[in-house]
Amino acid sequence: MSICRMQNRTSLVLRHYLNCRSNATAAKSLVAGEPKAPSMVTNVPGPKSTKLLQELNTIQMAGSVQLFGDYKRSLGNYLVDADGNVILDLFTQISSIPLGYNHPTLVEAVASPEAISAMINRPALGMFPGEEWPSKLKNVLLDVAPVGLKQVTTMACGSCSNENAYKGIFFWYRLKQRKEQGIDVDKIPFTQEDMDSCMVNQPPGAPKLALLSFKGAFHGRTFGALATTHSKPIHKLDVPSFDWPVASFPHYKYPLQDNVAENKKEDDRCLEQVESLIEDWKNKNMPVAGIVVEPIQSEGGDHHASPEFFQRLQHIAKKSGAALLIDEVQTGGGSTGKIWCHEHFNLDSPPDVVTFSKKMSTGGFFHTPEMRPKQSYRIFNTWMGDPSKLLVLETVMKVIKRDSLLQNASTTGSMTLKGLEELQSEFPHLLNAARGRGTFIAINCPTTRLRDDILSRLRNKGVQLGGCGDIAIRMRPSLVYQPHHVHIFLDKFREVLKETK
Ligand code: PSZ
Repeated sequence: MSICRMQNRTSLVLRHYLNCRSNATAAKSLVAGEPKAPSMVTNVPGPKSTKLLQELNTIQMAGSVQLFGDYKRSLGNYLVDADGNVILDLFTQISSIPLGYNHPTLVEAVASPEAISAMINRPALGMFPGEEWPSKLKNVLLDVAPVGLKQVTTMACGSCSNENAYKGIFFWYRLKQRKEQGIDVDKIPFTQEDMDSCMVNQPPGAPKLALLSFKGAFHGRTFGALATTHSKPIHKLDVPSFDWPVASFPHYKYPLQDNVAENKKEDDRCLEQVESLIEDWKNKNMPVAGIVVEPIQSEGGDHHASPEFFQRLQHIAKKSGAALLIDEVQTGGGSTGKIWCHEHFNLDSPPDVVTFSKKMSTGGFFHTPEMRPKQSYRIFNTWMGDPSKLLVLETVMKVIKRDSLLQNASTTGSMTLKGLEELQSEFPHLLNAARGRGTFIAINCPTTRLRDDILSRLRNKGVQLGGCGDIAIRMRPSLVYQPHHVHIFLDKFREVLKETK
């Protein structure tokens, strides 16, 4: 098909959405033409989703599938499923859809010849990037880079962003060690022994070095990333792993203002563990080269830690000569009210590495100049990201600015949290520990069974949320979640709680 015909087809889709826009009834909605409320025709999964699930199951283990989407018909905050149910989606594909479904400005942007070319001519970015690539990186990614981190490498997903960032930390650490040993690294970057031993996975070429991570953390499922993931056994069972230290992550008591001293003690306990594990691994001759941490521990149950915890963690990292990697795969992209959650922490200096994916459309990591490998071709794979995703991100960032969506996340988030605090005082036997930053919000149930039951009944009333950890309900709405959606959500939630025996 010629590009011209493709454009004609694309413009049909575009016209459909622009029509929706002019027919808009919910004038205040950030996504024109969005449904006014959920509407359910079946329980979820309905008959069509169930049939599709059976079909998919003959091809692969599809036991984790909850429903099948009709993504052509979904719009804004509303996911339409294969059975025609219109669901208020406050989980957004595990926190990864920044502007909801079929946002008109995005539909328009991907109809451009530039976007079509990016979609069908995917380069191997490490070797043959398009001529526009350096300026795209500068104008899109570096424009929103965390302060002080002006180097960036793109990748395809969150796990591989962490995986490659970890390698960068090890390269940096070994270089530092060689310099400390007085080796002229410009003359002899690696010895023959290094090169021979790395080929059979032995030291000194494959050195004994560790990364410290936290209990309950999630950093991905690929081999290296999985060694730092500790949220559920099912992720890790039967996979060989590294002997790396794992420290406790704070579990606070809520409400925060009534538990200041106790939560401070919790910070102390966890940070003392970090320090003593670093010492233990040093004594094992496997020094800790880096500390890997989520700004809000998400998969593990939405555990928050104070800015002071992160400031002190960074001091410990610096004192021990380890790099600090902040994994913003789930928290990055605006839902906390800032593009990067760690901006809330007032760190003394930038973290060494920040990884991203999900809402950022492309995966990748920002890092300090010191973290840049001294040789090319060390952080590399075929695609190294995807330029078409950077085009999506470019438009997402424009809409975030144009529609003040960071401010929207802060105000809509506070409203939601206030509503959840009211619900937990009304139903203290069902809910506790409401917490959040922006719309990155969670609340606990007394048991896993009750949590899962509430989630499923809420979905049958047309609101999709997620679970995390053993007992938490989490919200991960898109950035176009607004006050009128908050009311719908809280009303449905109250109905479900009232019906809970
Ligand atoms: O079950 C899973 O595999 C899930 S459920 C949610 C995620 C993964 N999140 C992915 C994630 C993350 O939340 C953080 C903080 N770091 C890394 C990752 C891995 O990203 P992906 O899934 O893109 O590889």
